[in-house]
Amino acid sequence: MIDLRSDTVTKPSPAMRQAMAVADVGDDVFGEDPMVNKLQEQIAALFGKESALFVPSGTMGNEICINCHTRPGDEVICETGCHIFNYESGAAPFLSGVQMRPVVGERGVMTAEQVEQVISPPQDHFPQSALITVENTHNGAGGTIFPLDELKRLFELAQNRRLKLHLDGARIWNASVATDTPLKDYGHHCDSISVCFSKGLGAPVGSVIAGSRQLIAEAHRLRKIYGGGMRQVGILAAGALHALEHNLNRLKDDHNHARILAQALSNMPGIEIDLDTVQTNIVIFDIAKTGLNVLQFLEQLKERGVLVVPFGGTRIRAVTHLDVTKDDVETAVEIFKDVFD
Ligand code: TLP
Repeated sequence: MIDLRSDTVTKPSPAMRQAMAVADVGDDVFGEDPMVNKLQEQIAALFGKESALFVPSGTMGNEICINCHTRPGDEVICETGCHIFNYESGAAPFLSGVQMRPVVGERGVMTAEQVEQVISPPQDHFPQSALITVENTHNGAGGTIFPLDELKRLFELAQNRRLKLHLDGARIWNASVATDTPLKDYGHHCDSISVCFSKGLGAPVGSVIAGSRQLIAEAHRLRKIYGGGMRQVGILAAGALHALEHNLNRLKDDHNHARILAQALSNMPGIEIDLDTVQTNIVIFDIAKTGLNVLQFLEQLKERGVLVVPFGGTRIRAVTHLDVTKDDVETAVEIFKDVFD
């Protein structure tokens, strides 16, 4: 089966499993897990932040940061298609009592001018704007890259208006590799960042949040409240460390594979795809004009050995990752052609 549903589906390689099997561990709730400590230090250094914290998932990372930066009743400004607003089961209002204020960006990118317009005045009638969130790469827009210059402008705006900026960097690795941008450049232009090892980097579990020492101390308390304090979790951190060392630069392959797939899809009758959105490892296309029903289409693909996911209405998402080879992509293209004929 060629599984293009997500880059979350990768399985740890034998070498990664070996690194995990021999990992030295300790009780991380006591802060005594050497692998977790090493990973946290490494991520803090990579992003130029004072401190970092291992968390079980990207969702928990984002939600802890939102809670750290806000008070109940505050408003969080985000891009309308972002993961925090759409795919975290309403966690931000549920867990932090905040209201989301979505801004419609272009291909996932909202500008500082757009955000400035929705920052509320300091009056009691209005929910107080406390936080801006940015997603890079932007999943819902098709893995698009949030330009560093715009991030800088947004961070400057946030600082001038006394708001915080959180970066959902679940796929920041893809953005960094695609644009040759040092990870520190992202870290320097946000108050907190959440990064995932269980996506393009191919580790089975785990995310890390990074920020100031004070933020991470508060995040540590919240992680316990959310049930994310884990014990001999160095087994997982070892997988993440292995992923960082071995799987970062190869993300270029995934980007090339996504391009091959997108290009081929754009030549198939009835398929609508904005090739400008295919900047990293995600391909989103619309099958409305093929006349095919989405569920039947997914079933026909599955019968022939390809898995993808529905992504709202008649849109479909395919994601390339380290368990998908160039040959797999070429086979998938033939299968798509077969189904659309
Ligand atoms: N994304 C998943 C699904 O939840 C949609 C996927 O298959 O792409 N931020 C971004 C930008 C994400 O894409 C995701 C996961 C998360 C956060 C949450 O990470 P996890 O799944 O570890 O909670």
